[in-house]
Parts: sequence; C-alpha cells; structure tokens
Amino acid sequence: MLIRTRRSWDTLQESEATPEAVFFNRRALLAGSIAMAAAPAVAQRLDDDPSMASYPFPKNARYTLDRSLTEEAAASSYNNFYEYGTSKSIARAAQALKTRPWTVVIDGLVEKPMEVGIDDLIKAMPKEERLYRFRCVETWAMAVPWSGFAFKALLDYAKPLSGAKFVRMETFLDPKMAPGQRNPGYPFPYVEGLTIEEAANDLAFLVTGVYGKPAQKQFGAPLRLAVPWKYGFKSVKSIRKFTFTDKQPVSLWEQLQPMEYGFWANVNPEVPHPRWSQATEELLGTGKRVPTQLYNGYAAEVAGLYTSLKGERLFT
Ligand SMILES: Nc1nc2c(c(=O)[nH]1)N[C@H]1C(S)=C(S)[C@@H](COP(=O)(O)O)O[C@H]1N2
Ligand SMILES: [Mo]
Repeated sequence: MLIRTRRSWDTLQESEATPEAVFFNRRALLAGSIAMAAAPAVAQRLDDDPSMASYPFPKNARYTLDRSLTEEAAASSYNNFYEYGTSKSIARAAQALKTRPWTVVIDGLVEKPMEVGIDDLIKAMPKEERLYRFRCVETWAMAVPWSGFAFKALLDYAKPLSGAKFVRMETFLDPKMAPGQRNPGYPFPYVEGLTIEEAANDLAFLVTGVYGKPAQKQFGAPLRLAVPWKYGFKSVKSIRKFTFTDKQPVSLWEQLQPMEYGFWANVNPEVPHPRWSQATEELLGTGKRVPTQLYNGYAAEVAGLYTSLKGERLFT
C-alpha cells in the first residue's frame, strides 16, 4: 500500500486510486498496514463445508454476460475486505474467518424476528447461479459467477412490515477473528443498506458461493451481497444481521467520507469521484481498460427505481 501525504491528492493518477483508504488518517494507515503481506492465490479447502453438496447451483440463463469471466485466481487474490487489512492481498489473512457455526439475525420491522443457521437458510432458499459484472469505485472491475439466491426470496422469508423502508446489513464483529477490526481508523462493524424497493429488484442477489462452489473466505463467506449496478463497497461481506427499519442506514464508508461514499452509490461514468474519473474500468487479470456504463450496464433493470428521486445524489 502507498502511504500518501495530503498534498498528493492533487496529483493522484486514476491508476493509483485507492479511494477506500482514508489518506489523511495516518494512524489508521499505519495500524492497517500491520496485517499486510503480499500473498499468492490461496486455494482453500472447501470439502468440509456443509453446503458443498448443493453446488453447483442451477444457472439462471437470464443473467449472462457479453464479456469473459474473470479468472478465479485473479478474483480471489485481489480483494477488499478491511476486516483483514487495507491492502488487496488479504486472501491469506482472511482464512482466519470462521464460517461455521454461523447464524443470521433478521430483526427490526419484521413479522417475527429470528436467528437462523446459515445452512438452514441456504436449504430454504431457491438456489441459482448468475453471471454478474462487478465494479469497484476504485475503477477495477470483474465478471463473476455468483451462486446464491434472490434478495427477494429473503424478503419473502423475513416478511418485513409495511413500515420498513430500508434493510440495514451488518458484518460480524469479532476483532479476535479479524485483526483489521482493531484498526481504530474504521468504525466497524461494516454496515451497508438498501431501500426495500432496491432489495426487491430482481438483480439484488445474496451470495453464498463463487465459481460453482462455496465462497472462499476472502469473497465474504458465508453470505454476502451482490448489487451489480452499484459500486462494490455496497456489496457487504460476511453478513450476520439484516435489520428492517424506517431509517436510512449509514454505512461505514458514509460515516468516514460522506461526500465520497453516499447511500446510493450507483455506477455512472459521467459522475467522477471527487478525486478521480469514473469513465473507464480495468478488467482484473487482463490489464485492459474499457468504458464504464451507466448503472454498470444494468440500466434497463434498475433505472426505474430512481426516476422519482431527482434531488438525491444518486451516483456518489
Ligand atoms: N465486510 C466488508 N464488506 C466489503 C468490504 C469490506 O472491506 N468489508 N469491501 C467492499 C468493497 S470496497 C468491495 S470493492 C467489495 C470487494 O469484493 P471482492 O473482494 O469479492 O471483489 O467488497 C465490499 N464489501
Ligand atoms: Mo470497492
């Protein structure tokens, strides 16, 4: 990781953008750098995963791509998962994440609050595989085969009350298991949120697996979000809790830098990040840069969610 001085913002090259780092917080940078070491691709043993036998999930032919899938080795060795360090090379450190036993709490404005074991939840959900684009706000991108279930299926299962306007998602909090959570520069646990309409959109997906098998830990096992029309930081990993609420959730990144990482965070090549352009993206593992598309190529599916929200900062 590069440690920058405040002045270097002015000359920051797009290719060196590491936006999700809080450049001016030197203490956080130093603490965060402890857990970092360059790591090769980590192949994790998944055969003792209780959900293994349910893979591969049936492919949903509605969600295919016009670009090649990112090589698994590239996607699984270049990750953002600040619980395990602020560099991209956290795959090895993330093996400390214990994904069983794992329960998921569903609370707030729902018919019946509950806590369900991840394997019971996976059994209860309609399983499918979808090929999705993925675009990080830092301008790298990938194309991934996610396995999981539609967020809509979780809504049907959780039965939110009519007063629920948002769903707030929270990652586990366990600094012993995740040394990055001891970094005083970040207000863990990691939190993200969606409106109920966004969560009910066909594209919103909850991920349990990647590349036809249970997700490796660095991808945010055993349950993470995939909302491909939004910047990657919205896709919260290793979810422990879904809270249905009438208040707009404030994410970890919004707490830190509200002008850079807002609630909506929809992909738009014409709205630059305050510190760099969003016009193009680098396809991980290829060295190629291509133009970024409005809503990351998913405008037909999601633009309608936002037509009545004219005053909002939809793209930051
Ligand atoms: N809990 C948690 N979720 C997270 C993050 C994180 O640091 N912690 N990083 C986010 C960011 S910035 C991105 S780009 C994606 C990265 O997902 P990937 O490593 O599977 O590509 O995860 C998102 N979800
Ligand atoms: Mo990101």
